[in-house]
Amino acid sequence: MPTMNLSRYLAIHAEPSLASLLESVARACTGISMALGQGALAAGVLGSAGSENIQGETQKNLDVLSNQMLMDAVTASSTVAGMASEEMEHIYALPATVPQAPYLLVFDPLDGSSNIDVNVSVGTIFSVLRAPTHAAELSAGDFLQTGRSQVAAGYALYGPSTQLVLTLGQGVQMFTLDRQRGEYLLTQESVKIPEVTAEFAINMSNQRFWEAPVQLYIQELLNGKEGVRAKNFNMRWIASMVADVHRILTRGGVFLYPVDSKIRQQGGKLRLLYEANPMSWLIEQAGGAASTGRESILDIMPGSLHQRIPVVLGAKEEVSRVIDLHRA
Ligand code: P6P
Repeated sequence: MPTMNLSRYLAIHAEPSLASLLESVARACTGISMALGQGALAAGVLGSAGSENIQGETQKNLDVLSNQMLMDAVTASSTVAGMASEEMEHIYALPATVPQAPYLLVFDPLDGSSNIDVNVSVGTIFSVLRAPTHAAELSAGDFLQTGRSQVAAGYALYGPSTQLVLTLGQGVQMFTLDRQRGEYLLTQESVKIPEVTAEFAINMSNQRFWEAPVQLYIQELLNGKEGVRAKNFNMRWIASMVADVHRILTRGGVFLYPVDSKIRQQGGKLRLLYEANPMSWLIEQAGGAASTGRESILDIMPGSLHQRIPVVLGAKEEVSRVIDLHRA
């Protein structure tokens, strides 16, 4: 039985406020995991909340519940000056009663929530940024930092087991929730994804809308052994980014959500601040690569809180191939 738990790991590797912040996120994720586990048995857990978020997406009851659980837990930690969430149009600035809290938290409280009603894995994605040192009132502009500015990033995956996957910039660690003891135990250290893979993840139903470089890349994979890649590829698409990324961190692969003609106006599907950036940092910390196809995701200076971008991340060899095709 692993002996290192999240609290001890953070006490060793994170400064006290960051450790306290991440422990509060973990506690909220445990609560979300328990609510998910109840499923239809808990009134008001499944189904829609009858509202839409800023993305124009129908909010599930659990979207709203998960968002509130994270807000409450992190507020109680007194470690953040403000928060931003996929589920909230505007930032939430904490009252200035606490001394200048050092961090900002951005998160997607329940990514892939359309999978909840069919009992498929979903997750929570989070990213920690430094709070501004200025005395002025916190604004959305204070959150617009590149992915390379992240202090910590991670996700909780609510699958057969609940796992917390985290990077502080010192590699990627995986923790598994011990439900009896109510704590996260370190179950994998220094995660590294294979540079070479034979598995890709993309929503093929969008194929006719993709730009030419993505069309070419995917066709190369589909051509298999008879094509230029001279090997067969397998495909997976869970439609839950956390689950697809976890598979890639665990056994390799490449994940693509490219821009296409249907969503060109909005710049892509996935959000930069609280989906692409944390996942891209995790992938790079595990030895992979993350790009829009044209530039490194972590170098992008966000223009708005809910900005969307194209995402290609995973095995270095595959991401490089996609980049080359965009340059051709
Ligand atoms: P599609 C979930 O809504 C999400 O944001 C990601 O978790 C997932 O990878 C993607 O969208 C799925 O999109 O178009 O396949 O439903």
